[in-house]
Amino acid sequence: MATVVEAPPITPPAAEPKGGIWAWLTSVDHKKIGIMYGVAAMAFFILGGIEALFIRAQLAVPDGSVVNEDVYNQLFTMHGTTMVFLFVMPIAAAFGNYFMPILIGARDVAFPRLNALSFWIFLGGGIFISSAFFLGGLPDGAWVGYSPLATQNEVIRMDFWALGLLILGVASLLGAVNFITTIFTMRAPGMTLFRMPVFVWMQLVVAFLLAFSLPLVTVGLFQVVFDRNFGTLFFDAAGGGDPILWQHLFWLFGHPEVYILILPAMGIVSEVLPTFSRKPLFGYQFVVFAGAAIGFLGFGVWAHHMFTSGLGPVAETAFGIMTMTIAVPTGIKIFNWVGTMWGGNITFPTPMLFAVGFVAMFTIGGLSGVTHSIVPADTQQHDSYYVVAHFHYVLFGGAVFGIFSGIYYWFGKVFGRMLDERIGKWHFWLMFIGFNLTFAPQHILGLNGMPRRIATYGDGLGWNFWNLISTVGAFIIALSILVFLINAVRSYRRGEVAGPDPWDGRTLEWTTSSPPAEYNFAQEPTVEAIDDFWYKKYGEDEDHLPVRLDTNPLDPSALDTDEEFHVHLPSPSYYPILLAVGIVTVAYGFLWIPVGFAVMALGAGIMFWAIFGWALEDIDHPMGDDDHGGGHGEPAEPDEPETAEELVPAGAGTEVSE
Ligand code: HEM
Ligand SMILES: [Cu+2]
Repeated sequence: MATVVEAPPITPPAAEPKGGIWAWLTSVDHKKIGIMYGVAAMAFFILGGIEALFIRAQLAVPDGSVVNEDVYNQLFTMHGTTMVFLFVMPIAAAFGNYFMPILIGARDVAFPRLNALSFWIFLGGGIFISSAFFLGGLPDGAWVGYSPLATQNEVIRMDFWALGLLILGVASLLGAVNFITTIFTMRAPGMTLFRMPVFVWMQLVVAFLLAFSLPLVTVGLFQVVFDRNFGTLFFDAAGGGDPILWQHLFWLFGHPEVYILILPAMGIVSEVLPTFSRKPLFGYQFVVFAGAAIGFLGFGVWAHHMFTSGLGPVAETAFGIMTMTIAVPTGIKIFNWVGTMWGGNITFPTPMLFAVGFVAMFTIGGLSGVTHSIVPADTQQHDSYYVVAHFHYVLFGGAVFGIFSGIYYWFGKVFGRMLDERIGKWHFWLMFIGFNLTFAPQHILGLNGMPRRIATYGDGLGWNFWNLISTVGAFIIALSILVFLINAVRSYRRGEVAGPDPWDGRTLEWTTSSPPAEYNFAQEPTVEAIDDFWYKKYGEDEDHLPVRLDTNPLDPSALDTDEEFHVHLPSPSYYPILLAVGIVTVAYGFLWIPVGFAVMALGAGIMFWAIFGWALEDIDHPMGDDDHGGGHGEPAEPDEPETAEELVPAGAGTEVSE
């Protein structure tokens, strides 16, 4: 029995996903690409989590023997590499791809095929690195790839790491170019820069951080590949090279990288907190400028990772001061988030729990970060579990809590059904308790002298109790992830129908159906304010409290039906995935040169075919077939509603039915 949902009638019926696997393989729709990034990133999160569980199982007791040293080195190297490059970065791209165009009132990104290419290259790069498991062993030189360990060990493992990061870098750089172009050129009428949601601003800052930091590590990675394969001596001290040079190149990228990881979560939280405080974001401009300042200053602190590399007191002091400076814009954000909740009419559904959890846990991580900026103190803390605790409070307590806040906030919009709130609360509290049990004790272990990256430790060092607690905590985190997966699968199938605006939201995505139609908006929205949708629903009484207006901003009559309804949507194409396959094939061939030259030639051939096919692709007859979508002459066009009524068949509720 279909349930008719009282959805605002202006939103066109949701597009039924067309076609099967081929539709996804050739899709250039930012929403489909967003979903694919999300699913792939979650798969890698589980992989990185399993690696973390093995690490914690090994360290649960002294003289652990779950794995040997060689396997342990592979575990933490891949855990770090996977979590950073294959989970947090791509899931930020998932949210960005799905919501950035909708939040600025656009129908897609500027370069849809390039967008698809970014995704397939990312996935290819992730599979390439992970496949090392079956081809000689996983990378084992730590996620930072310090020389000489990374450049002088004979086994092939760190070639997978260096080439894999080079491939992933291409995906991120193409994505950054796409986002910068889209945000500056495709905003809806009236969507001025300072009316853009903070989520979009943070995606923009991240895109610039990627554009400026990736080239630095890319140069270094090529030098690693050359040192490993062609006998150059860039990082070989005995050969006149300098291993410290690698550290500079890596952290010149690596520190901006940590902001590339956290700013998207900050953007998500800046959308969630106002929605559930029923108040606008406190100090919108300050939050935006603080984000940009963090991005900018983030390029001036890299050597705080090298306070024990012998840089000398002058450099260390300078980088110490710069690092303290960056705490200022970070603090501004935290106070503005608290200011947003202050005096608000707050409710705590799961997305809000994770958002508040983010603010609290990230603040703890930020404070231990400030202790690292004090050079003499950091000399004690460096390479100890105090550092491991610090970056997990900012990367897990920060980024991961922010990510789950976004997942619970937007799941209904993307899939049409809401995640279950009761299970969601179980997820949150298990994760919150598990997380603090895992990483809070690591501060103590570190200050008690426990170094990181050791596979075992002896009895009688005073590290037994807290290591056991930390391991119990890690398994509680794993349980919370299992609870989340059950919630996601169950809700995707038979969760509560979302409708267009389940949270009484403030921004443009809540004006579309859930999920949105292929073309996002029946008619390009016109924006008149920050939180435009909110102010079209609510006025303010004399006490500045919101008063629901009796005009329904989603009323079909608001739609100018005289306007010619022609939406040009980008056509599917298989050249992006083909080009990605070519690039990864070349990389595999390179691993086994000279025998691999044939495979490299094959890869180059596929790339050649894809590039010319793409360049010569006839957008009227994409993929060479002539009955695609709109038939002859016109690129694919969705079914064209003629009148407002047609736009919203009476059964508006046909979005998703029980
Ligand atoms: C799921 C729960 C997690 C647990 C239990 C966990 C546990 C650990 C432990 C114990 C280490 C230190 C290994 C050592 O030094 O020997 C470690 C390293 C690391 N973790 Fe996690 N972690 C988790 C999630 C994450 C997340 C979400 C991120 C990032 C977003 C992350 C990033 C890293 C990085 C970059 C390293 C350093 C790896 C290296 O030294 O090369 N971890 N993790
Ligand atoms: Cu740093």
